Amino acid sequence: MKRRIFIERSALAALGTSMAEVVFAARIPEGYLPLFLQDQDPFKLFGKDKEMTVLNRRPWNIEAKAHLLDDAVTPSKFMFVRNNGLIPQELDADSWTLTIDGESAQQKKVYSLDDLKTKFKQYSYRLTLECGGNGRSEFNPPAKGNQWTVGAVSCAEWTGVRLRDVLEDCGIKTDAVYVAYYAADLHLSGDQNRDAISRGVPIAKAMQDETLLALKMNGNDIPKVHGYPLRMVAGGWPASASGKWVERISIRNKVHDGAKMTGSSYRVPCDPVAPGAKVKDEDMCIIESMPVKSLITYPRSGAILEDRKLGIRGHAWAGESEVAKVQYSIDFGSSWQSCKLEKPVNRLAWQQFSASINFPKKGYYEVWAKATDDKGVTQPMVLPGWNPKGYLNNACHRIAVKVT
Ligand SMILES: Nc1nc2c(c(=O)[nH]1)N[C@H]1C(S)=C(S)[C@@H](COP(=O)(O)O)O[C@H]1N2
Ligand SMILES: [Mo]
Repeated sequence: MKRRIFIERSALAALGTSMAEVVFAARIPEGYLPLFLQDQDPFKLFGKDKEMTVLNRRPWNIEAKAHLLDDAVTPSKFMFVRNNGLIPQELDADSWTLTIDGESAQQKKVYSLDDLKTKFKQYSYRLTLECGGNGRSEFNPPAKGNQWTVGAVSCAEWTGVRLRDVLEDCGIKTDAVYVAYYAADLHLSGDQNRDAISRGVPIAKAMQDETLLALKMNGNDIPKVHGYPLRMVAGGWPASASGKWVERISIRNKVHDGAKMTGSSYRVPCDPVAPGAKVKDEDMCIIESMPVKSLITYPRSGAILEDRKLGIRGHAWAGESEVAKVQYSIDFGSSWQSCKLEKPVNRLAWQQFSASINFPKKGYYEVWAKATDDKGVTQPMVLPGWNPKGYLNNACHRIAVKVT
């Protein structure tokens, strides 16, 4: 049996086919994965660690587990993957161009990647990117979409030019409102005329020092799946604002209306609603800065300890704000102790926390962590405001340990 599958699979691999060759691509039922794609090993394909969790294969969506995110700078192998469409097949950096246009651009300009590298100063920042849907799996009634648990967050070091410098090189009209990206990935339907996603940020966010057009990630070429050869990176905001495979940036004179900007995409009710409520599109507001949150990355949940002493560590982040304190509890939130908290290496980078716990006796414990930002806003202990698409779950992270 096994052998037969193997033979069939290698026969499929021998087809060497790609989505572009699927004649009736537009007729593939939603959620159906063509046989030639069922064969792909995502871990090899994207250089991901075997412990990563594949949530969806078409489009590819892969998340980390908390303990895999222990590094201050997330290596590519532990970085979550969130795709709305199909990864572009041809990515040629030499012929790649970036067009800047839009109603509020004083002129349209086209840059090669070489232009970006040679005409503008390069900057590096560590930037926290969290999917707006991270934590979705906990909402009830459940929300459709990838059932992210805790691992759709990363903080890599991005290097490139400031988006602002490029926009200013073209000239920004005074009526500019939004800066939108258009990218090279293909809509799931295979329709060339539809964007998989085209989002952006208000002009003020686009003009921040840390908002980049990145050419490198962690000192190397950006991995294909993460946006090679050019990516917009807007840290601290839902990562959907950070367009991968960017070909065009439009300076808009109105709030951008591209794919996944409108309706209920990346939006939450402007005012809280009861769980399960139906919310009209006009009552949904675009998510901007992400809320305060933290993640315990060591030890992994389920650890069995031989010692009553335990060092814990993790990261905390707070969108546009800085994290001011992180606390932990070992008694289900009855009492809280403070953790040691590092300053961010730069704005919009997650911050490391650590603490040394002394458990009073043998037995089962939960360690809960809770961060507070510099405006005094704290993570909720229970699920925050239910919303139709299951965004912005920043409830405190918990791990289970047993002292033996
Ligand atoms: N072109 C393009 N950019 C994109 C996406 C996409 O599907 N296509 N997904 C967005 C979403 S929803 C998220 S959460 C992040 C994920 O980035 P990553 O896959 O590099 O972790 O990319 C964003 N940028
Ligand atoms: Mo996302």
